[in-house]
Amino acid sequence: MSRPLLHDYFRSSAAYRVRIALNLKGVAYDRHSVNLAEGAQKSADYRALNPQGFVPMLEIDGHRLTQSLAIIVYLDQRFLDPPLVPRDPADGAHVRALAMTVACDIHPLNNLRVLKYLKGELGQPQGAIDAWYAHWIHEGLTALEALAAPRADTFLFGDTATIADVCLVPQLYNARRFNVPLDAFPTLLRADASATALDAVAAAHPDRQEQA
Ligand SMILES: N[C@@H](CCC(=O)N[C@@H](CS)C(=O)NCC(=O)O)C(=O)O
Repeated sequence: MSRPLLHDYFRSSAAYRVRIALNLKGVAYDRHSVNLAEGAQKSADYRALNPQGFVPMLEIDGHRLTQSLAIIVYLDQRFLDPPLVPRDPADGAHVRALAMTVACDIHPLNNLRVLKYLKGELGQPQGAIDAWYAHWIHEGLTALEALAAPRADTFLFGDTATIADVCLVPQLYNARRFNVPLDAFPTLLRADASATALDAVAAAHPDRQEQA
């Protein structure tokens, strides 16, 4: 297999998920930084590769994969160990639901293009945008805490990292960056601490990437 190429940006939390998954699977990869702050994701060259104009995008096995959850599931099926989605169908559905609570119900409301639209086209002041950001994180994490707690152990589900933790860690990184209080989420904080103690997860942190 030639080395996969990950198109990402150091601060992109969706790309951060994929870096964690690649590292947990022990897959070495090259990285191409798409500078979101400078709008490189909108360039014709990048859109020719990914018409959606988002990171992450992973070139692997002759494929060009988009959407972080689809990429992570591909990696999970392609590299079996360690499993990121439990093989039991009900457990797998539970863990995917936790991951989707973050990836489908929190993150899209707070991503860069949404915040830019609030500020630009809708003329909202920064205070309102910060309140928007914190509101959707707080509401989403409240639900995630309740969903996860009954079946959590050291991680969000059981005692190994799953796709749920892969999504949780970048979301809490975002929350901390914007000073969203997290004290009400003990299960999430415990899983985050367990995950970030793993070398594979720590190595995916934005501060450890080339920040182009
Ligand atoms: N659902 C997508 C979301 C990807 C996404 O929102 N990426 C952000 C960075 S975290 C992005 O590229 N934003 C560019 C923009 O908003 O212009 C996924 O999970 O991969």
